[in-house]
Amino acid sequence: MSRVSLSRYLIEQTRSHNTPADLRFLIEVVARACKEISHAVSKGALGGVLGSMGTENVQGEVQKKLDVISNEILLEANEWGGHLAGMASEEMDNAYQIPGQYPKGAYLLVFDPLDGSSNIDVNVSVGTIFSVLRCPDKYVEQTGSLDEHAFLQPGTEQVAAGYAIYGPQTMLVLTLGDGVMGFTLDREMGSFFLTHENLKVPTSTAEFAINMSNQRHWEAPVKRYVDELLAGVEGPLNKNYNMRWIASMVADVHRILTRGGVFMYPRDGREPEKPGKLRLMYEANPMSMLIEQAGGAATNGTQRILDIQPESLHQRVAVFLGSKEEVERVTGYHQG
Ligand code: P6P
Repeated sequence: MSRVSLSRYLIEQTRSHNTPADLRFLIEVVARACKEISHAVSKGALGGVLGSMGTENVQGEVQKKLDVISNEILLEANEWGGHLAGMASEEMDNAYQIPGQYPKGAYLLVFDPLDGSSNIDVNVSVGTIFSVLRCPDKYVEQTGSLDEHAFLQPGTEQVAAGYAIYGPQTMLVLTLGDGVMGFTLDREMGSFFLTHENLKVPTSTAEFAINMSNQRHWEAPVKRYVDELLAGVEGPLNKNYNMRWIASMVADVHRILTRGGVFMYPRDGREPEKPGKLRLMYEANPMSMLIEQAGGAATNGTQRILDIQPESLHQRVAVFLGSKEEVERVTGYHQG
């Protein structure tokens, strides 16, 4: 059978699930932008794009040159197409307004242009995470600047979510709400081809991902759960577990979508006012949609992540996601 390109998959989704043409176009544009980011990332030191900008983003994090380059690539690829009402990004304090010379569309694109960028200089996989929402009619019809409140929708409102992972292969992992599909970039052809159909997260696992150096700052339920994982077959879980922590959410989540596992970034006692490190709108929500579409679970310890009503564009959240059995266990410990 001939290989199924991303374009063919999207056309077939349109026939079978009435995927709107504008959404199909949006995904194709984002995929093309990710190819360009992959090209820039793969050049590394040869491209003069490693290292920092000497600036900080809205998170107060040092911006890598590639953070800014990736952000610009996504903005420039999407602003002219007429499919978006606006964009928001980890790298920008405020929502991005579609320039006046271009028509506006019905969708909102929210993204982390280069997640895990602290790993770039040490040549570890990084990625782009994106989330697609419909822009509520009342905001589309308004003239002038798009009100940021248009973005503040729970993750259940996402119409699509995905990531590109820039690793040994460049892959695009995507859901339109009808399962999770993995596409691998054929660099000679310059196209993504379907290589992983209907990815599923195994219900049980023997692998967990957490930054253990923060252990003394965790809340009691997390300490209890990780202690039980570490106790192995002699402990209450009667199983030996392995640990992985790549410190690149895209890479850790991709592993879990591929072979199972549980990923955790709990809230931290050092900054009690912060509910967690990861961002709800452009990290936790898209990843949670993918994980749930693949049969896994995703909570903040007490609530399904996709049900959280956002209050601000860059708000943070604790994340426990992956194999349902383990996510339900650690969530149960939070509920006492
Ligand atoms: P730490 C990368 O900066 C990121 O936002 C996620 O991709 C990753 O899972 C996490 O932070 C790593 O955090 O504290 O282990 O460096």
